[in-house]
Amino acid sequence: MKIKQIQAREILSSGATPSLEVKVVLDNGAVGMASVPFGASAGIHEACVLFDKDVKRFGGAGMLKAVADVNDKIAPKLIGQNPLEQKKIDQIMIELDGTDNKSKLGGNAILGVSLAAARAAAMAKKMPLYAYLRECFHLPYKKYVLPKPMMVMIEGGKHAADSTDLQEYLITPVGQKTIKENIRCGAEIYLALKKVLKEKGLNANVGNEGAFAPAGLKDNEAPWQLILQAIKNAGYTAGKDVMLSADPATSEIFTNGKYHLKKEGLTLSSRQLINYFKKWVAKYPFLSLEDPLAEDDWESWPIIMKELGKKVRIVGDDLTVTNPERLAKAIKLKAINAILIKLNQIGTLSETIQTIEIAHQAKLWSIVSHRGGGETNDAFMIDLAVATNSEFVKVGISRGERVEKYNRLMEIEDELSF
Ligand code: 2PG
Ligand code: MG
Repeated sequence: MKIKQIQAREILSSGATPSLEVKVVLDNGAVGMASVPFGASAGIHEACVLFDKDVKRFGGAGMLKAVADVNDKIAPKLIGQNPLEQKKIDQIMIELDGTDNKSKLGGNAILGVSLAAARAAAMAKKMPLYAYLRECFHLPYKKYVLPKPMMVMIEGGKHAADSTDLQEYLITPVGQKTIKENIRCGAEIYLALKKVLKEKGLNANVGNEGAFAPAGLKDNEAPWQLILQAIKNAGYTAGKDVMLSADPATSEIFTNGKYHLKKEGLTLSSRQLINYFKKWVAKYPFLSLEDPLAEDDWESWPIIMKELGKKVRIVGDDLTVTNPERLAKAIKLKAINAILIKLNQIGTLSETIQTIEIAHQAKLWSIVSHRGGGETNDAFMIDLAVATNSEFVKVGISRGERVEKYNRLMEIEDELSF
């Protein structure tokens, strides 16, 4: 089996600016397609998303340079390679790029090829992608334990205008027997929340990730009351059927060594912000807190872990950026007990799986996540989560590019139960 052709093109992402789609064709006729997402609140340590910066096209957000990198620089090096050798394929691209953050060729260009190659190989082997990934990376799992949904209900920060300072208010339906029923539970709560918002005279427009983004909330805690009301109205019990999760994405509110909650007129030190979240955890049934501290506030993370890590999962996202080295540091410092996983944060499939495996060996949860800025309809992240027995997938519950992911997860559940 050999790679015969690699071709990239510019497509539109969920944010109406471009992303990249890559097609890999094998000599036996198998074809793999993949497209890559990128974030709105990306961490500074993520792999580079190469934008054209030509302001005459999409305000500078075009991706023709990354497209050209795939077609003119990466393709010639990979044509003739065995698509089953995923690690080698990724390594060739890493070396060709030669930078720490994939800024020469673009993490978007590299990831597109990496994922499309894996899809082509799975296609050639006539295997579902998740099963192929498990085999290809010799993953140590025997059974499949499907990831549970973590759903954004209310969003603010960089994902919406005029909503909360903090980015995501999520629910994790865990009480039902099947994934489908947990997804149904979450969707019903989402619809109940829409009614709650309307009754309170708040708007029910949605933000980047399909969650509601009401203006006029009194503070950053108000969404929890609305969500708890919706859980009740939908006939479920918080703390039993459904838990709460937050992604305050605090790197976005961190300047000059302080955290700024504009809505409340608060400027907080790390210690004060930890206390702020401790109050939430004492009051509400939380499962996890993601990025409760900023991406380089390393000394404060072990403190929050010590004080809350037994009660909730402390999740690294901007802190760890799916990077095996940053994860190793976080484990050593006892900074987290769960990690968010985003393929495009590190930029190859092999490194992403390496990071997940390091996490699981250290007994951390992995939560595979969508992106808030430019998502696409590609559901690769779901097959990745299934292959690696990740504990959760974080995805919004409305908008086409989000529900595509849940639909794929439900399809896999059906497939595995037959
Ligand atoms: C996050 C993500 C996804 P973005 O912070 O977890 O929800 O947001 O993709 O904008 O970085
Ligand atoms: Mg996050």
